[in-house]
Amino acid sequence: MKTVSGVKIVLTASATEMSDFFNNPFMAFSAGFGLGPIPLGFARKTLYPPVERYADGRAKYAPYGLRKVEAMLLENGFNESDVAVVYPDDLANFIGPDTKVVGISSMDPTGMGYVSKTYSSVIGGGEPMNALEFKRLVRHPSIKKFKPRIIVGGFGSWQLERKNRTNKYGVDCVIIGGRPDAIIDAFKKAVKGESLPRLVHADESLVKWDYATIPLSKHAAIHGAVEISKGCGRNCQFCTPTMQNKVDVPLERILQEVAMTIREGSDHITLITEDLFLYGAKSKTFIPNKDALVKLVKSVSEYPGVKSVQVSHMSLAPIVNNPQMIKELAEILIERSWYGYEKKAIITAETGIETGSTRLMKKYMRGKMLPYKPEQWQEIVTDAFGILNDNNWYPLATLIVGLPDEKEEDVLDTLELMDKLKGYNAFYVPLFFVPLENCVLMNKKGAELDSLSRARWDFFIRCWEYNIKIWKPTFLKHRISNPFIFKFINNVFIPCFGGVMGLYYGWTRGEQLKQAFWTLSNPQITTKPE
Ligand code: B12
Ligand code: SF4
Repeated sequence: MKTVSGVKIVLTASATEMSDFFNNPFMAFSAGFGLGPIPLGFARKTLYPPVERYADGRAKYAPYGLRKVEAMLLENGFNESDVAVVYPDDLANFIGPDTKVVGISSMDPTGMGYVSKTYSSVIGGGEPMNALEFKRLVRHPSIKKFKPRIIVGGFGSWQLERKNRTNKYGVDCVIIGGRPDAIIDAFKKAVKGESLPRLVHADESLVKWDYATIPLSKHAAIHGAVEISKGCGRNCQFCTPTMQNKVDVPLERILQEVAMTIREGSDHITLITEDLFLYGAKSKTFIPNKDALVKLVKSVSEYPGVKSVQVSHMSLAPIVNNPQMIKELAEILIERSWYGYEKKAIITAETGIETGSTRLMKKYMRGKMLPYKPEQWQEIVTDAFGILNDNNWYPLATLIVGLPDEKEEDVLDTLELMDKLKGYNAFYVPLFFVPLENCVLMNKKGAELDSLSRARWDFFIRCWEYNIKIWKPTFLKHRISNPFIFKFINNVFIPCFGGVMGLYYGWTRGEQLKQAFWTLSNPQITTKPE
C-alpha cells in the first residue's frame, strides 16, 4: 500500500539482512560469499527470501538492532505513523517528499566481515552478496528521487568509513555504536533539516551509560531475537563486542520482549548474548551462576507459545567449570530444539576456539579461558566438546588464521588441536583474521589468501574435511530417501562436480585449491570419524 507523501522516518536494511534465510540463522553466513554467475533474483528466491509483511506493507520482522532504533524513536517524540520499518523492495511505497531520513542497519555493508573476507577471497565469485545488496539499497530510485538524509548504523557501519564509501554511497551520517542518546540526537537533527556530522561515535564503551536507556523493542525481530546480555569482558584483542560494557538484561525485561515476539506471530526465540553461560555471573570471576542461568532458560523456554529456542554464542571454560549446569540446560533446551542431526534433536550455539597455540592465547586472548590458564586451552576445548556432545549439544566453532605475528608452529599447534577434536560432533568455520574497527588489533594487517602457507591450507582443509564427514550424510539423507539416488549423488555426482571445480580452481587460482576440492569431494568422506 503506497503512502502518498512518504513516511517521515523510514528504517530498513539490505535484502540479505532483511531475511530469515528460510528460518536458518546459520545460513545467513552464506551471504558473505560471492554471487558468481548466479542471478541476484535467483539468490533472493532460493537463499534469502524477504521477511513477511503486514497488510500496510511494513515488515513483520526486522534485524534486532533496527527494532531497537525504532523503539528509541517511538519513545522520544515520534509515533508509529512517523516511523516505518520496511523491506528494501518496498521503499517506493514509503519514501516520498515528506520523508526526511532513511536509517539503514548493517552488519556487513562492504563485505569486510570475517566470513565475507575469507570465503569471497578463497572461493572467488566477486563481491559478497552482503556488499552487493547494500549497494543496491543505497542506490534505490526512491532515495535518488526524493533525497532524504541517509543515516547508517549497526555493527558493520564502520566499514563505510574504512573503505571510503560514505560519500560515494550518498550516506550523510555513519553512526558507530548503539547508545540511544547519540542515535536519537542524529535522527532529530536530520528531521529538522539541521546539519549532521559525517561520523558519530555512540560506542557503549566510551562513557558510563545505563543499559536501561535502551528501550524494549516494540515489534518482533528476525528469528525472534531477544538480547539477554551485552558485552563480554574477556578482552580478546581481535573482538569488538568485548569493548562494550558487560551488562545482563534483567529477566523481567527479557520476558517482556519474549511476550511481544510471541504476540507478533513468531514462535522462535533467539537469545542474543556473547556468552550464555555468563548470564548472572559476578563480573570478573567468570564462574557461572547456574541458578540464574537455569531460571532464565527455563522461563524463556516455558513461556506460552515458545516452540524453539536458539542461543547465539557461548564460551567453553564455563562448561568445564560446571558440567552439571550443561546437563540441566540441555534437558530444557532439547525440548525446544531448532536443529536436528540424523533425525534426532540437537542443541547448538556458536563458540570461538580461535587457535590451538598457547603462545597466541597468551598474547591476544588471556581472558578467554578464565578462570583457567592459557596453557590449559587445548584441554579445555576438548573437555568442553566432550561434555557438550554427551548432552546432545553440537557447537559451531570458529577458528582464526593469520593473527598478527602468527608463526608456522602456532598453526601446527592448531592442527594438533584439530586432531584431538576428530571424534566430536561440531561444525568448524575457519576464518581469516580481520582487523575490525574498535578492536585492540584494529591497526594490524588482516590475513590474505596469498599469505596462506602449506600448514594454513592443511588446517583449512582439515576443518572442512571434518564438516563434510560429520554433516554430509545427515544433509543428504534428510533430502534424499531413495538409497540408489543417494549412492549416485554421493559416489558419482559430488566427486565429478568436485573434480571439475578442482580443475577450474586449479587453473584460475592455483594448485592448493585444486587439491582442496579434490580432497573434499572424495566419496570416502561420508561417515563419522572413529
Ligand atoms: C545475532 C547476530 C547475528 C544473526 C542476526 C540475525 C538476527 N536474528 O538478528 C546472524 C546469525 C544472521 C548474523 C550474521 C552475521 N553476522 Co552477526 N551477530 C549477531 C550478534 C550476536 C548480535 C546482534 C544483535 O542483535 N545485537 C544486539 C543489538 C541491540 O545490537 P546491534 O545490532 O549492534 O544494534 C545496535 C547498534 O549497532 C545500533 N544500530 C543498529 N542498527 C542501526 C541502524 C541505524 C540507522 C542506527 C543509527 C543505529 C543502529 O543501535 C542498536 C541498539 O543499540 C552480534 C554480536 C553482538 N553481540 O552484537 C554479531 C555481529 C554483529 N555479527 C557480525 C558479523 C560480521 C556477521 C556476518 C557479516 C557474518 C560474519 N561473521 O562475517 C553475518 C551477516 C549475515 C547477514 N547477511 O545477515 C559481527 C560484526 C563485526 C563488526 N564489528 O563488524 C558481530 C559483532 C559478531 C562478532 N563477534 O564479530 N549475526
Ligand atoms: S570470548 Fe568471545 S565475545 Fe568475549 S572477548 Fe573473546 S571473542 Fe569476544
